[in-house]
Amino acid sequence: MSDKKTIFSGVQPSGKLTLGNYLGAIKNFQLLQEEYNCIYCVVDMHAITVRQEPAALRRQTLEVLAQYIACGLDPEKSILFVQSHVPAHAELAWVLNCFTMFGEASRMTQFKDKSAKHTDNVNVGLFDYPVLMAADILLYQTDMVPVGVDQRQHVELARNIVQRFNGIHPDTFVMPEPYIPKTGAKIMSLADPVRKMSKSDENQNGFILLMDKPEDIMRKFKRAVTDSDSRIIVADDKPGVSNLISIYALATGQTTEAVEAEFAGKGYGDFKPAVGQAVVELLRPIRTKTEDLLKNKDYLEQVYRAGAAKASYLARKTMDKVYRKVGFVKR
Ligand code: AQP
Repeated sequence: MSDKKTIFSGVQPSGKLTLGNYLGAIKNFQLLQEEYNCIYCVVDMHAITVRQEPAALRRQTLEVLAQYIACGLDPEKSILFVQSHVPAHAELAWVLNCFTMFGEASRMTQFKDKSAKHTDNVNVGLFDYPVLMAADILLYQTDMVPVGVDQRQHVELARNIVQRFNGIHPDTFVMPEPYIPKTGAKIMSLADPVRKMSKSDENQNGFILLMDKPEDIMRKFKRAVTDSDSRIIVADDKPGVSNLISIYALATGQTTEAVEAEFAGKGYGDFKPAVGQAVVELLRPIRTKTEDLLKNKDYLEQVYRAGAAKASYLARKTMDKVYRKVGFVKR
C-alpha cells in the first residue's frame, strides 16, 4: 500500500441494495477511490445477525459485489472482498470484545431498534454487531469510514475502543474518522418519511432498489407520501418533500436550493414524476451493468478471491501486532 490514507467501509447483503445505500454510502466509496487506498467489503457476517435464507444470502452477496462494481468501484483501484473470506475479522472482534464495556454496547440505538423488530431472535451477534464493525475498521488501520448517518454511533464506538486499547497498548490502532455526506446521509422511506429507507422494510413502496425497473421507480415516486401544503421547499415540518428534494438534488448534481428554485410555483404533479425520472436515469446504467456482471460469475469470483488475498495480507499484519500486544505466544 502507498502512503495514501486508508478508507474502509462495507454493506450488508441482507437484501437488495436501496437508493439510500447508494446515496448515503456507495456513491462516496466511488468518489474516494481516486485519492485513497480503499477497502470495500460485503459484510456477510453482519448480515447473519438477523435470520437469512442461506441460498438468498449467497445470491445477495454476489449481487452486492456486482453492484459495487456497477456503481464504479474498480477492483484494480480498490480492494473488494467478502468479509467471511478473511477470518481475521472474527479474530479481532473477539479481542475487541474484551476491550468493550457491556454498558457502552448496550447504548447502541441500532441494537435497540433491531431487537425491537426481531423479538424472536435477539441474539448475542446482534448485540455484538458494533464490535465486529470496529474490528472491520481497525483491522486495516483505517483513517476514514464513509457511512450514512445511522452508522455514526458505531464509528464513535470504534473510536472509544481505539482510545481504550491504545491507552493500554500504545500505538496499536489508527484512530478512524466517520465520513458522512452533507446531503444524502439519511434518505428516508418514501412511504413513511420519518423513517430511514431500509432494504429490510416490509413496505415495498418505502424503498427504491438499485435494480427496480423504471416503471416501478416511477410508480413509487408518484405514490410517495408528501405533506399537506404543496410548496416544494426543504423544511423540518415537511419531511416527505425535503426527502424528495435531497434525492432529486443528488440525482441531478444540484444543490437543494437550486431544486427549490426550479420548482418554485409548481406542484407535486410536476415534481414527483421529475424526481422519479431523474432516479430512473441515475440507476439505469447501474442496473444494466449489474445484470451483465451477474452473468459472469467467473469474473466475480476472480475479483473476490484477489480482494480477499490482498485484505488477508493487511489484516494479518494487524493481527500479529494485536496478538503480540495482548500477550499471546507467537505461533
Ligand atoms: N436510508 C439511508 N440513507 C443513507 N445511507 C444509508 N445507509 C443505509 N441506509 C441508508 C448506509 O448504507 C451503508 C450500508 O448499510 P448496511 O447495509 O450495512 O446497513 P444498514 O445501515 O442497516 O442499511 P439498511 O438498508 O437499513 O439494511 P437493513 O435493512 O438490513 O438493516 C451504511 O453506510 C449505511 O449508513
